[in-house]
Amino acid sequence: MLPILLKIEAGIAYITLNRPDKLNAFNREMALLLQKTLDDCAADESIRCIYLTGAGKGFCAGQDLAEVADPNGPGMQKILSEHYNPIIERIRNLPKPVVIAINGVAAGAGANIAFAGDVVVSTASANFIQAFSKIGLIPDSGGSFTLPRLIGFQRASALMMLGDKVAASEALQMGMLYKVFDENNFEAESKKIAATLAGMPTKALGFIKQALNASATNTITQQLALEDTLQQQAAATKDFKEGVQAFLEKRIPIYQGK
Ligand code: LHQ
Repeated sequence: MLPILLKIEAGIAYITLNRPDKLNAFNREMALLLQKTLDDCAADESIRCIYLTGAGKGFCAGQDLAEVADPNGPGMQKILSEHYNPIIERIRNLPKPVVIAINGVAAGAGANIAFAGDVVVSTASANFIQAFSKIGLIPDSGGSFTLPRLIGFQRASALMMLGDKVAASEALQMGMLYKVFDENNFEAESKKIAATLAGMPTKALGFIKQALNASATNTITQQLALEDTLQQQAAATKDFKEGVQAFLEKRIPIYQGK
C-alpha cells in the first residue's frame, strides 16, 4: 500500500496521506513520496490546484514515533532537514494553490503541514494539537513561524507550551482555518473550493503566494516594490487579457492558467 495516493482529475491533483491505521503519521517513505508527488504536481502544467487530505479518520498525527525510536530509522538529524522542511518549502513555493482538507485529527508536524496550505478547511470533528512539547520537542514544520502569524503570539505561545487539543470550531475562531464544514458537506465543499481555484488565473494565484510569502519579512517599501514587479508579470499573462476581455464583453472568463 503506497503511503501517498495521487489522482489527477479536471486540473486538480488529489493527494491523500495514506497510512490510516497510524492516523497517517509520517515515516521517511511517506515524507519522501510526498515531496516527489509535489514536485510532479509542480512540473505538470495541466495541474492547476493541489488538494491534500488524509485517508481514514485522521488527517495526520505528525511524525511516526515508532520510526523515531527505531535504531535503524533515519535518525533525528535527518527528520527535519530531509523530511519536513522540504515538504513545507515545496508547499509554500509551489506556484499553484494548495487546498488542505483536514478530515480529522492534525497533530504535531501534521498540524503544521496543514497550516502551510493556501486555503485550509476542516471537518467539524477535526481537532488540532501542537503535540511537540508533550514529548519534549519544539514545534517544527514551520509551526513556530506560521502559528503566531495565524492566531497571534499569545495564543500560539500557550498552545505550543500546553499542547492543548483545539476543536475545529475554536481553531476557526482563532484564525487557524478558513472554513469548517459539517461532516456531511466537508468533502463536497472542500472539493468545490479546489475546483474553483483550478479554474482561476493560475499564474496570478502563484504570484499572490509569492507576495504573501515575502510579506512575512519585507518592509512596506520592499513589499510595494515586489507588488509592482509581480503585477507587471500578472498583467503579461494570457489570463489577464482574457479577464479584461470577458468583463468588457459581459461574459464569464475562460482561464487557461497561462
Ligand atoms: C501513531 C502516531 C504517531 C506512530 C497515532 N506515531 N503511531 C519532528 C522531529 C523528530 C522527531 C519527532 O517528531 C517530529 C515532528 C512531530 O510531529 S512531533 C509530534 C508527533 N506526534 C505526536 O506526538 C502525536 C501522537 N499521537 C497522539 O497523541 C494521538 O494518537 C492523537 C491525539 C493524534 C489521536 O488520538 P486517538 O484518536 O486516541 O488515536 P490513537 O492514539 O488510538 O491512534 C490510533 C493509532 O495510530 C494507534 O495505533 P494502534 O496500533 O495502537 O491502533 C497509535 O499508536 C497510532 N498513532 N499517532 N505519531
